[in-house]
Amino acid sequence: MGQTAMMNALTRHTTSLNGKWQVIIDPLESGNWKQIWEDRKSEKKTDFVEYSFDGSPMLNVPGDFNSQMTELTYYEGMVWYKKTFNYSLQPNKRLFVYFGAVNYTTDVYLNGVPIGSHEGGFTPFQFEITGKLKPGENSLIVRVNNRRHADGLPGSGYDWFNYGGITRDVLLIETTDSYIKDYSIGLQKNSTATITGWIQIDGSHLSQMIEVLIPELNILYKSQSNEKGFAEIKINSKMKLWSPDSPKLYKVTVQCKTDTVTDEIGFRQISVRGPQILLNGKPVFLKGINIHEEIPQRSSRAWSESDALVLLSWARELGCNMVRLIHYPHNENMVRLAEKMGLMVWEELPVYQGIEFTSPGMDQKLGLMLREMITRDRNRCGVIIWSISNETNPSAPNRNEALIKLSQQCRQLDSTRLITSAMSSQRYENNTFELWDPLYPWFDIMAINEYAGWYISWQGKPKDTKWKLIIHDKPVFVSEFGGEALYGNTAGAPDEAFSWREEYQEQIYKDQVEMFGTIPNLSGVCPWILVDYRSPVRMHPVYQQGWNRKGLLSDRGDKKKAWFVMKNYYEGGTRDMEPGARKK
Ligand code: GCB
Repeated sequence: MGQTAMMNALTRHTTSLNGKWQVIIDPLESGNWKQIWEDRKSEKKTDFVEYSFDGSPMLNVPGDFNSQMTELTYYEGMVWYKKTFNYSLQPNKRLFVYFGAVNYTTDVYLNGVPIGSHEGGFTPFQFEITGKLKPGENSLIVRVNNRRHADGLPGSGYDWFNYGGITRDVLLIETTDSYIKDYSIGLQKNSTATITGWIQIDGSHLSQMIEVLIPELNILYKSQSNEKGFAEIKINSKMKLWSPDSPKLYKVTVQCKTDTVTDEIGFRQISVRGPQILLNGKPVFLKGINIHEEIPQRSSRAWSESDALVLLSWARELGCNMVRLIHYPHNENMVRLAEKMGLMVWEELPVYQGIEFTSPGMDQKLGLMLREMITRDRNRCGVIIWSISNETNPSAPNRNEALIKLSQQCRQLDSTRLITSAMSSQRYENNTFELWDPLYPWFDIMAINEYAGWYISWQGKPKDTKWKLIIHDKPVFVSEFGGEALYGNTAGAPDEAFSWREEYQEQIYKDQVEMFGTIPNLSGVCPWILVDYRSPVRMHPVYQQGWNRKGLLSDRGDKKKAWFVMKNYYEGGTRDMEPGARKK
């Protein structure tokens, strides 16, 4: 098994293994696995070895394989990757091979020997390879398989593109013998003047003096770690709080005799009080946008800081103060840049629609993925919400038990953020929405995905919509709404194109904005979706062509008419409907 990756991997002492990797594409899952991972070569004439990394095609890492070779466009299956490297490790140092994410299953071999496996396409993991290196050239072989599984996370059906391969950074990370593996530093719940957290050392020298330095706040805090390498921290200090208007981050150094790690950390308080969401104690309306981890210009998985800048700049331009990064944890660049830009983040597990909650081992899989997500991002003050699922079916066996347990685990791992799930279980009859899901009591926010005007018709005037809520004093958040339009398909188009027109989508947005004024406890909204994205289930040959066209932007970044309705709403121009002007 892989280990959960160390905190703040990207700023450690790293050697990148990114770049060109040799690959063997293995659609029938050849059966000669051992020969491949041992990279066996033929020794005599009659020795037939019918594969070879030498002379094989190359793929870029990070990068999904589907977008790099036409033959792999719709490929879901096995690909073997190989990279060689030289490394000389000094005594008393340790070496890890770190993967930012690989979709979906990974098996790793170093110099012909298996070193571990991982399941899950969107979270980081690492293997220690201290003592496993050879002098001279070392060979790292990675078997990746993005075949969908009914008992996977996500399961076998989803409305996005199943980009496979080594989609994020691969790094060698060198540490000292006893290194600071993990730490948690943030404001204590319900306080704006006390920093609490802990530090965890891993190695043979566990009990040490530990220091936390925040020079700008004149903080030098000292503590002693116990025999398990664990130290708690508690520091009283005044500081400038992080918020969208002022996304202040402080340089923080954590050090002990054997290691030093530096991070940028902000401090903010997020909570709910009755029907309101409070940021730093003040009510905040979440002006959100849904974003997939896809960069439409390349039709591929997004992974770099520049990809993140493109996507998040659009969110900013729309007037957002929050992004819902759906439907799986996005790469760390995305989360870190959002925080720097003052965008609050909703982060989500790939527990999407048809999950097999009763399949053996599902409990552990859910728990592990949750831990991997929180472990990576618990020091990101920009992250305000953990979403543990999207549109699971209330009547699926064991669904309620599994998600209640997951929500409890989530709260145990992190009690300082809000917990929710996006639901589509509501009833809509007689122009009345009824939010009844039995999971709502376990969450801090009642989130609802609704597609009035698209998948269901309005049953009355949007401004006359009525609401019945299972809980009366919790924030309500519209986590999805919208409809499709092909950019440029406007008023003059033939009649059968009507429902794919920009005007049709624009009208949905106008109606939704009117309807928002009727929602009790509304604490934010989040259109589906920022930009058109690839989804093979969207098969209309003229209007979709394998793209979900619900974007406010086309796949080339052109603004559709609905964009302006939303921007106007967020920037306060829609009279009576603007968040600040809504009656309580
Ligand atoms: C949803 C899902 C989202 C879909 C969207 C749609 O409810 O949560 O993943 O892609 O609807 O376009 O239908």
